[in-house]
Amino acid sequence: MAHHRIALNMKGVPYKTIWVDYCDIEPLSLKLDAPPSTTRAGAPLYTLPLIQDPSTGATVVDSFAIAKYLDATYPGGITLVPEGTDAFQTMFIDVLPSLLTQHLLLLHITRIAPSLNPHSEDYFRRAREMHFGNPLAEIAPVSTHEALWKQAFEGFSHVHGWLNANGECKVFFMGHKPSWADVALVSVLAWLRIYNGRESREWKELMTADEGRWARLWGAMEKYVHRDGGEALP
Ligand SMILES: N[C@@H](CCC(=O)N[C@@H](CS)C(=O)NCC(=O)O)C(=O)O
Repeated sequence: MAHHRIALNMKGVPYKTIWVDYCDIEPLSLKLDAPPSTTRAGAPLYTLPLIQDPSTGATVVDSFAIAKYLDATYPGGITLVPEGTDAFQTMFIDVLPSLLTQHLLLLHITRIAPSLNPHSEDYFRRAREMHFGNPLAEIAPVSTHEALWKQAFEGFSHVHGWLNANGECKVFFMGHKPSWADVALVSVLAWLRIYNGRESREWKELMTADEGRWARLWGAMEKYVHRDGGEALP
């Protein structure tokens, strides 16, 4: 997912992306003195995204920490985590997997592996097979896809219900200005768009779901989704 890239684009901070294979994340983090962001099976887990800011010398790990660092260091423009909203933003990121991303990950799991470099593909395959205790192809066979889409769409509708509490015409959680929770949602949309393409049934269904809520959010945020190379989304 591309939270940190969307955040950098929203801030208007220039950056250069360096792509790192899964198996190189730990050695790179150790070299840069970057801490693990979490644990897996009791062991420290070094993760991406990680940013290095040459203007301050800071190395920051974990996308939410990166968002807060960007707000503190580059206070102009959009505030990603407005004051007093940390607890809300943290809660939203916590519930997103059970609402949406775990269903979407399962749906795409066999397509993610071959989209990676061979080293990363192997790592991804082994890590997921160990986690689910099944060969990759059997984790979410095609027969489960309809139900997984339904669960994902129910998740989107649930979030739509929360956003409706803001009243009409407000696209974002905080009303008229996007913040971190919107970035998290848009990065899910971007991910779906990259894997399925604009002409796919999945994308078209999503763009018409929930009274056009996700089409409006995408319309407002698509300008922040590009990569530093500037390639267009499929
Ligand atoms: N909470 C972290 C999670 C990041 C995360 O899980 N990153 C994945 C890549 S998308 C990772 O680096 N995984 C390392 C691994 O599986 O070894 C964040 O938001 O930055």
